[in-house]
Amino acid sequence: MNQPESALFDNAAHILDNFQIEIPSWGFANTGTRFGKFVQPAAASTLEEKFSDAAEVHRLTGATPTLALHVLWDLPRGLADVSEVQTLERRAGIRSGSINPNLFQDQQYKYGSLCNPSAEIRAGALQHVFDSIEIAKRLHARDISLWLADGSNYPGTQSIRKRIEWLQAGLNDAHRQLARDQRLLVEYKPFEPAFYHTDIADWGMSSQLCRAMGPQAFVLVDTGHHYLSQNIEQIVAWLLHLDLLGGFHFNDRRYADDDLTLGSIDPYQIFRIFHEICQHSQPSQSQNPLNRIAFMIDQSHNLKGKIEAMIQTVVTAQELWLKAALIDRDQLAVLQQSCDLVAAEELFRAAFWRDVRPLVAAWRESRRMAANPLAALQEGGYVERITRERASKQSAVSSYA
Ligand code: PSV
Ligand code: MN
Repeated sequence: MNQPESALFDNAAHILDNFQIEIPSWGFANTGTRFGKFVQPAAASTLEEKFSDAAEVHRLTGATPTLALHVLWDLPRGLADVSEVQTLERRAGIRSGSINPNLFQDQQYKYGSLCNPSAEIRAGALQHVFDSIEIAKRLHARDISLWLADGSNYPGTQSIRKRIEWLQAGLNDAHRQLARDQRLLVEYKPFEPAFYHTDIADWGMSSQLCRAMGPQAFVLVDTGHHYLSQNIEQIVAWLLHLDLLGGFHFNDRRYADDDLTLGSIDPYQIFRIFHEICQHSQPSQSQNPLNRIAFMIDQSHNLKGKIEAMIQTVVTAQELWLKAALIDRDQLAVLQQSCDLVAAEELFRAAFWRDVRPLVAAWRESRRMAANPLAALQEGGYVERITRERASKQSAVSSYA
């Protein structure tokens, strides 16, 4: 390597060493659509298997040390399951990541959870959030990641205003339960499962709820939770400006919340989002330690192999992050200031089109990983082994994610 090449490698290696993305436990389990479930022989059906699959992804990519947990799916007995999770963490060398309360699958949530007209059901939902916060404390997990399926399907059938008040009151109570180093991340979604109104439909509503709650509440952006053609990187820029960006659920989509592999439809969009973040994270900017942006994947694949899909996703995230991180932002700022539009756009586009795969492969080898994680997975025999071991256990029972 000559001097510039070795400086570029060192810079890239530093960027990749510091890039981490959380993977979801539900991405390894059997899931489906509302029309049917296609059971995969290698899918994980126990939390132990999910931790084991997560460890395999981390071993091959070096970027996924934490696993997001969904409380009722992964800790069906709540706090009573914490010690088992701690054992699995130690065994797999993977830490628990964000804790996701489940406020949507039980029958009482038919008309909502924290926004339900019944005070009793709202109280039960809030208790589940409190329990989730306690689980997170015991597991030393910083983030409680809240998504509500609340909403309504028919105009005039619910008081939108009352539901706002109930929601804010519940969230305020939840915020008061947080330890000083914990955060509540509030996810928004414009539709599904509700199809007339959802109670937290967009980033404005989520931001307002967080602002009113207090300094430990932040917005979670799920890239699949926007209307088509919405400019997500602009939302990200605004949330950064407001110091309200808590993290992401990354996935790709063609139509709605499709859970497609990151970058499989629109890699340029993820690059543009990453650019906004890289631009913001210059050392002079916000130093609030609670405001480290959590990168998480929220995908579950019904047709592709789950571990393969997760590796494809993480590798794509690493490549797109590196492309965005390597943008010459000083030069871009000069071109933006002088409104040299073509030169600015060409600089930006060139960064996107740059082939960073050789750099990422060299970084992997320098860190004792295989240059090609997907090929290494195929050659390593892990999927064959779990397919043999798990095939007989599979049933059609699954969660929807
Ligand atoms: C809802 O679509 C969502 O994005 C939320 O993050 C849930 O926690 C996740 O999917 C799994 O259902
Ligand atoms: Mn999500």
